[in-house]
Amino acid sequence: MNKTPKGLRLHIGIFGRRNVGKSSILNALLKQQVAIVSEIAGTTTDPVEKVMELKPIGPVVFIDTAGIDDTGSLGKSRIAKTLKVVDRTELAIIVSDEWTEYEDQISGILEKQSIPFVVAANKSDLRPDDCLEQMAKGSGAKAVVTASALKGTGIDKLRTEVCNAAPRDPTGAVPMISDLISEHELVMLVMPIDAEAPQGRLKMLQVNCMREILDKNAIFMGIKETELARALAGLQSVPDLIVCDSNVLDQVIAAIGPEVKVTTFSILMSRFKGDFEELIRGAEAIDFLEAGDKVLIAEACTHHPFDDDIGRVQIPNLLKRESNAGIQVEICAGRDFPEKLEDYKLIIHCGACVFNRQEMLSRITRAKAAGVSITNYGLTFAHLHGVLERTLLPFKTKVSVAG
Ligand SMILES: Nc1nc2c(ncn2[C@@H]2O[C@H](COP(=O)(O)OP(=O)(O)OP(=O)(O)O)[C@@H](O)[C@H]2O)c(=O)[nH]1
Ligand code: SF4
Ligand SMILES: [Mg+2]
Repeated sequence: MNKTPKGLRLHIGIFGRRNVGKSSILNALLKQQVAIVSEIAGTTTDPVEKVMELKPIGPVVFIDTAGIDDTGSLGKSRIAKTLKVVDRTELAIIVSDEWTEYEDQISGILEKQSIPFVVAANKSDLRPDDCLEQMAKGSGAKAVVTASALKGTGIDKLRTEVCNAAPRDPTGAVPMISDLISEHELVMLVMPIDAEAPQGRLKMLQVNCMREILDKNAIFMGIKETELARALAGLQSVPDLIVCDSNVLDQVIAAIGPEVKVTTFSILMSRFKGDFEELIRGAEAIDFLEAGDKVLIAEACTHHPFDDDIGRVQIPNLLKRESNAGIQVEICAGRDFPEKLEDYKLIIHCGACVFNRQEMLSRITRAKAAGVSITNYGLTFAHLHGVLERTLLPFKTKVSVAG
């Protein structure tokens, strides 16, 4: 199960003041010494992630964080990093040994974002009364558990309450492809093995698609674009759906009739990880770019750029050619997403395969709040090639899309 990618695991954030025992609670829950514990306040400086199988929830990733009451300029940046973890948190544990304004602050932030949380009232071996538990009960917590990470008490109960509080359907998860096809239908997957293809394996999103197709009792045929004509000619009827990489979309569309449903892996990702309708609107905003407008290309990972990199080379070139030569393109990668989004007219995001849905939705919410349009690579490609409407047809009954 450790093979489950982080982006598909439930993200459980652990928050609290310095020295309250956050790392100790994580170690106790995991029954392993994964996080450094010490009596010096401020021991955990950067978020620490640990994946595990938490029964009965399944694959999760715990994120231990720096204290939210840190001080000084370095402390400020550590608090900022901790608050960024909230963006990808789907379930939280607040560890506390005394209810203070900081617990009010973090519980308020979680409540505002509808993130369920459990309070671990830690260091019970040192506390003379249940004052903390009483105050924590009024915080909106799903449960308050008296615990001592040092003595190992209350840890099983905490694990149970964390499982009980887990959202059944984290952030409105949607399938990747299974709702677009019916039993026994044939899906053709066109997967170029080019510089962007991982060495010796398929991309995780391609594998996910295959698994959903099998679960649906449907059929897939996986080919490279070079085999397209031969594969189509060998079929008795056209495939019920074709899914391809964005960079061969033109080629696929040229080889099939107008009746064949086609979309791209990246467009499937925009629905799987994000707010589909908002991202479609974002693609249409490309038409309104003017000279001087700034466009942000956002990559969720920090992969080494390829010669013909889709985000760094192909999309900027396409944008400048098709839209407006005077636009300025900036690139950000990994978790370095700019604080000030107002400077941009449009954000074009990658498929975000390494993010969970919550983190992508947080970015979309921030863009919306800043009045900035946001879309993704696949929708941009399709729009700039004049086939956006066509590639959205497979979803026609699922969302209200333009056209
Ligand atoms: N008595 C007692 N001490 C505890 C308990 N849990 C943790 N501690 C101690 O409290 C100190 C801080 O523990 P950590 O787990 O490092 O706390 P933290 O919240 O991760 O701290 P920072 O990373 O500095 O923010 C250590 O000396 C622990 O041994 C507990 O239940 N009882
Ligand atoms: S995170 Fe984004 S840029 Fe990185 S591999 Fe996944 S889709 Fe591509
Ligand atoms: Mg710590």
